[in-house]
Amino acid sequence: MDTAAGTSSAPEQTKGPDGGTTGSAGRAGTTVPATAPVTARPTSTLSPLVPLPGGTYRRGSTEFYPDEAPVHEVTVGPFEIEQHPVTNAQFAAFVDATGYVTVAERPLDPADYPGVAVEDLQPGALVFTPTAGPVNLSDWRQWWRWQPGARWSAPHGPGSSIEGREDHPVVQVSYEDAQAYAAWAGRSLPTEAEWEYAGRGGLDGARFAWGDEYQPDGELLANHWQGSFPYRNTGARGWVGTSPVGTFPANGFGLADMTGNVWEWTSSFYTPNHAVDARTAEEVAAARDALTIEMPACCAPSTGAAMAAAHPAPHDPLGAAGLDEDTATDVRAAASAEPGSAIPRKVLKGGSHLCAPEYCLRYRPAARSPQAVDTATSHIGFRCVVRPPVAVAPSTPGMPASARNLLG
Ligand SMILES: [Ca+2]
Ligand SMILES: [Cu+2]
Repeated sequence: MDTAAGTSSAPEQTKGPDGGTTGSAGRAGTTVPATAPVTARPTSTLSPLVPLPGGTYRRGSTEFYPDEAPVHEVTVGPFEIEQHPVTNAQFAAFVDATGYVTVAERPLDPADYPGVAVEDLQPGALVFTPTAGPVNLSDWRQWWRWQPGARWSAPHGPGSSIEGREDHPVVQVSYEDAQAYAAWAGRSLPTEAEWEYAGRGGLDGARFAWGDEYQPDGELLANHWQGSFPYRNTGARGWVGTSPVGTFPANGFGLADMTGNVWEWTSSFYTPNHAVDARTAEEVAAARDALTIEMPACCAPSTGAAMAAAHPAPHDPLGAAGLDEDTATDVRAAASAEPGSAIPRKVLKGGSHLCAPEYCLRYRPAARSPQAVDTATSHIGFRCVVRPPVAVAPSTPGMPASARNLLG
């Protein structure tokens, strides 16, 4: 299957920093772990945690995309968050210790896709490939291709590797993969509210993670697309594609790469805007059906459309997505799906190295992007959080996981 233009095997080129001057300005506190195989979960391989006090902040923005509105107050409790996105070396340690196989590495079950040729059921993932020149930006298939064999350890498909990129964020991880890592680490994925609070770095209502000005003193402060999307990337501090974590200055909380570099999974189901966040699941479903948001969904497919384009919906799409029964029956999960699809979508935060100002101004804390839980791409990663233990209210002993999600 090939949903993008051509079958070019030329991966997105990743080059090193030009002149070796790519800074480590934001690197304080960053520990790049050793890559030695591990048999247990040594905390030394995990990212350092930055404790945040929590509190009330203004979430969202009305300046950019409609799904970020309205601006409203949100309160989050205290939590700790990883100082940088999970790196290739860290994910490798997890795989070494557990033998975990990511979603992108698993063959699709023919039983779930009746009538689809076996050769179209190979494991793989979505890979960004620059176009030869300017293109109409309305069709993402021109710069994304379904690449059999693309996986976290070969993010651009067979022949690519993560060698020399041990300290880059891991990519080609689906939601389930991110959850599996977090569980192994004894950590969790952040809610959207937690992530945005952390991403703002203590600046109330600022446009960017560092303030309102895009490039104070002319300094580029996040790894996002430089040049002309999607055909000419001149590099962010020399980096085309992902960059080592901490290459860019940390935000006010000391957190590296919150915006730019890679999008990051959150545990929150996608909603068309923040106005519906507080409604019941049924109301969210109705709102989803009533709202049609016409906007480019980042620089990427917003759903598993690459799969859906070639495959009919599986018999049990929620089950196939690896969700538990509670979640599968949750109306909110279903409502997060793109109309016409049954695959739930979670909120991605922070934007990526592909976000270009003229096309996708999402390297901002308020920005969000829907992503189908089964989809892995070359610009999505994650980081984990740790929350203090919460006393369970005796009145809700049987509260299902799906209801707990609503609290996030
Ligand atoms: Ca990021
Ligand atoms: Cu984008």
